[in-house]
Amino acid sequence: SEQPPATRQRRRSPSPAATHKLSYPDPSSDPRPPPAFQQPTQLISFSYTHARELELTDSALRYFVAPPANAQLSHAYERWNRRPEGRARIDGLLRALSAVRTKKHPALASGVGVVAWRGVITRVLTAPYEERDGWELNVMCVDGVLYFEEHLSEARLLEKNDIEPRHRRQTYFGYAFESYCTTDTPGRPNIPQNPGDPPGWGGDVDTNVQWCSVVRTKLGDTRMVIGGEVDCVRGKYTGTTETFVELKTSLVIRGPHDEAKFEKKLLKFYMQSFLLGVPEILVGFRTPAGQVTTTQTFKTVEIPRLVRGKPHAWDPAVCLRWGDAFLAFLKTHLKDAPQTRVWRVSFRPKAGVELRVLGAAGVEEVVAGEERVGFLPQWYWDEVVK
Ligand code: 0WD
Ligand code: CA
Repeated sequence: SEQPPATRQRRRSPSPAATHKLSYPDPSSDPRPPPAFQQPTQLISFSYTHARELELTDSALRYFVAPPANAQLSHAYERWNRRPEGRARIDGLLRALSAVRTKKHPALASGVGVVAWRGVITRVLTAPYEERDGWELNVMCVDGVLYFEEHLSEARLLEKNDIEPRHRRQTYFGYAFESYCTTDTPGRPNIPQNPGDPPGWGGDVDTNVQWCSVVRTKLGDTRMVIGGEVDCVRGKYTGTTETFVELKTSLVIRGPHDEAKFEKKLLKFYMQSFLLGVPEILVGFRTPAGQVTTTQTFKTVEIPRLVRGKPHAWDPAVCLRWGDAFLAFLKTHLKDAPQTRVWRVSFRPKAGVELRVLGAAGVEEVVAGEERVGFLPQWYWDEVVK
């Protein structure tokens, strides 16, 4: 048949209660080139403050500085200003997009097919290689634009707020690495503020504070607006993505087994940075106790070549084909349906996704009595639906 395997769907019934399925493409059997992915360009940037207020400024922007040798990542763990895990709403991204539309550059806010946080799109595109973790999304289609948000069930939320101390410490190690690697004044090394702070410490960790970039890009025929957190810039801030740096930590590699594990993880690092146009990823390799032993810089575009041909290899072409098919699948089912409708996409590893209409109780769980149409804030709805 003419149809690529990725878009083969089984329809049970045409009623709104139907579940639609999209199963995996067969990664080995598609000789066509993958859909093109356009180099992302930044539309706007914004910051979250200590009080978790959104500002359309670069107050939270940080500059790269080389970390000290053997940085200890457990430092100041007890002073971590930790944001409680909640649902990551799309509101901040919509505020930034609205500013582009109404104040900066209306043309760049139009013709868009998808609006989502980068983390959500990373999940979608890496799904063909995900063997363990399922996920769920809420989706709406308004005025031809697909809006995505991650859905965390009440049970998942409780779980995320009750993670093991060991795991929580590992998460902290990542933030502590960011502290050592960044400064708020370009070119100035970090001067510790508190007695007892080690050399190069860039200040205590506050996960409320974030700098985010919103970019415009295109996958196949679908223009996308994607927003995500950027850890720092190298050198000067140019207002473009070309100096962006992503910081990561990972366990030191002690043998072939660790190496294979790391190379699998590189898919997530790669896709996450690729989607925002971040050209450089700096990885701090650490001991289990949180001491950095080495650092290594990866050029994002060169990462796929590092894993090619290995037994655990992944191929970004498979991800892009799947992503394109996924978007086409959603468009098919959502484009002529009522715009107020909220859809739920459920992904199961090694299987694929299921799409269904979210019932009133499901929507109620998602919006919890807030001023929203579906999961979109009322003010945003009023701006785009005329
Ligand atoms: O509260 C939540 N459940 C989440 C909030 C989950 C995922 C994202 N977010 C927020 C982010 O804080 C940001 O404001 O959404 C916005 C966009 O984030 P993104 O760039 O799309 O998120 P992602 O690519 O998943 O993660 C980027 C970074 C992470 O860096 P690493 O190197 O670990 O990938 O965002 C941070 C983290 O530094 N981050 C979080 N920080 C605090 N709480 C969280 C979280 N739950 N999730 C990611
Ligand atoms: Ca990071």
